[in-house]
Amino acid sequence: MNRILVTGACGQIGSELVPELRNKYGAENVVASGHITTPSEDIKNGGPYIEVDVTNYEEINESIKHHKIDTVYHLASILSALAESKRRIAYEVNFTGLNNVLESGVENKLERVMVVSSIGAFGPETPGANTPNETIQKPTTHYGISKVFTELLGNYFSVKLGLDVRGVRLPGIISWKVEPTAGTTDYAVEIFYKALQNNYYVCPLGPDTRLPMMYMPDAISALMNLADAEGTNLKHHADFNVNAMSFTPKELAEAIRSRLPDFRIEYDIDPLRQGIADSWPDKLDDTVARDEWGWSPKFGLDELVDDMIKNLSIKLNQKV
Ligand code: AKB
Repeated sequence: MNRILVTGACGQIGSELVPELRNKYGAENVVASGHITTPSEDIKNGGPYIEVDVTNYEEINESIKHHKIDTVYHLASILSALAESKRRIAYEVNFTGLNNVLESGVENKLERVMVVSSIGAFGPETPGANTPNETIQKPTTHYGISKVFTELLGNYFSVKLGLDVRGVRLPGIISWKVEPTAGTTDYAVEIFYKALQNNYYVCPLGPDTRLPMMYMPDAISALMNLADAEGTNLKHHADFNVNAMSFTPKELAEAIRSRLPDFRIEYDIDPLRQGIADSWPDKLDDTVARDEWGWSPKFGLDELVDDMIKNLSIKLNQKV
């Protein structure tokens, strides 16, 4: 891995992955790319930044050639809640965009392509309590179908075409630098902003909706450690369960209230997001990832809440 391209670099994960990759491989060797979202100063000025529309094969292919890329982290994606109403653009980004990156990967003989699947790749028929790596999937969302496509197409390109495609099924990601948009798990970030700014949050999911979640540093480690894993140890390719913690809005609110005693939460359920959340598992069994490449998360709920409040209160200039 000498020359890396990150698609979707301006999003929630890209904004934190790019600086980590630049630290590790040298700023000049990590090309951040975005399309619609405005890049932060850090992404734009901390190393090469280019505009790339992943739905356009020529654009992505020319960028890979021109910058002599050998590894792509393909993060560009339309998340679950938005994909339900913006199906056409979601299809272009989540299906065509992925196919373009993989086809260009073959054409340019890339060393590795990292892709991102999600708990969204599961559905209401999936056993939800400790979801095995191999199980019924059958998602009922447009986004979830695109994530099953990501896994299966990634596995196909690995096995049939010799392109080294690797990926994890990420849960809801919590972070303080860039807010997520358009997802179902976004409440778990928004709640911290509202707790610090207003002491009050109206949650779009019901109090007992349990979902798998992960703090951003663990998500970055999951992607970078899988990318670095010895290929001969991997039996899976683009479909590793990774788990860190699971909680409900009520449990998260209690953890925040124990640090910010005036915090109050109310619930005004958004049927779209609630329906999606209800179709997703509570917790994933990540034994396969632990066994094949040593996956192990560092952050639990208490560490996450402490770190979020510490960093966000500085960012928002709020005294706690
Ligand atoms: C979403 O809510 O859409 C994402 C995800 C779990 O994939 N955060």
